[in-house]
Amino acid sequence: MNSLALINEFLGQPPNASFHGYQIDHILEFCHWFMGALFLGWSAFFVFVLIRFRKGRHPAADHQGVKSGISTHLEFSVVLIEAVLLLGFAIPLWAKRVNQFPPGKEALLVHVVGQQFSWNFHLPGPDGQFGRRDASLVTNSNPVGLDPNDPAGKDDIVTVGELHVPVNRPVITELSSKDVIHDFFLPDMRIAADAIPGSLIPMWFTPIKTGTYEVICGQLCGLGHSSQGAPPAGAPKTENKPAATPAPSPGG
Ligand SMILES: [Cu+2]
Repeated sequence: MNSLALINEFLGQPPNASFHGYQIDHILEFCHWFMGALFLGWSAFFVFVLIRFRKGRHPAADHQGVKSGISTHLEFSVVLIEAVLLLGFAIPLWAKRVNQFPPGKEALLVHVVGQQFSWNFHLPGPDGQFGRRDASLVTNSNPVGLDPNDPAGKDDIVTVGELHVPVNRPVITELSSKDVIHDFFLPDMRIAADAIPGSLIPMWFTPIKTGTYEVICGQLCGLGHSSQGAPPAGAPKTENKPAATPAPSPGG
C-alpha cells in the first residue's frame, strides 16, 4: 500500500476486495490529491485577491482589470489536466467495465431485485437455469415471484439480504427493482449501479478476498433507505460453487 492510498483511507473508503478495484482506487487517489491541490491553490488565490484589491488600496474601480496572463495559463492547465483525467483515464476505465463483460460460462449470474427496503437475490441453483418469475406471484414468502410450476425454478435459491459468492470468479449481477429506483452498491467491490423497475441492468465484479462485505442502497429511495443494507458478498475460501444462506426476512 503506497502513501497515496492514505488519502482514500482517510476519507473513509474501505479496503479494496475486487480485481478491478485497484484501478478505481488509483484514479480516486489522483483525483483526491488533485482536488486538494486545487482547493489550496484557489483558496490562496482568493485570499491574495482580497488583500491585493482591497478598497484601501483601490478606492476607485479599475475598468481594465488584470493585465498579466498568469491566470489564463493556470486555468488552461487545470482544464488540460481535467480533460486528460476524463478522456485518458475515467472514460477508458468505464468503457472496460461496461464493454468487457466476462464470458457467461465463466461467471456466476445472480439476479438482484431491489425493493423498499431490502435486496433480494435469485440464483439459478445446480441446473444453472433461472426459474420463471412473475410479478403477480410476489408474496412475503416468495419475494421475487418465482413460478412454483416451472421445473427450472425447483432448485433455485432465493435469499433476502444476504448473498454468498465464490472468490476469484467473476460475478455478473442483473439488477432490477420492484418499486422505485434503488442503487446496488458494494463499496468494497468498487461497484455500484442503479436498479430500475422495468429494466435489467448488468454489472460485474470479481471478488479477490474472502470476507463479509456490505451491500448498501446508494440511491435515496424512501424512509427506510438507510436500512436497505445486507452484510453479504463474501464466501469461505473453500467454496467453489455458489451457495446462499437464507437470512431472516424483514417481513415486508
Ligand atoms: Cu433503496
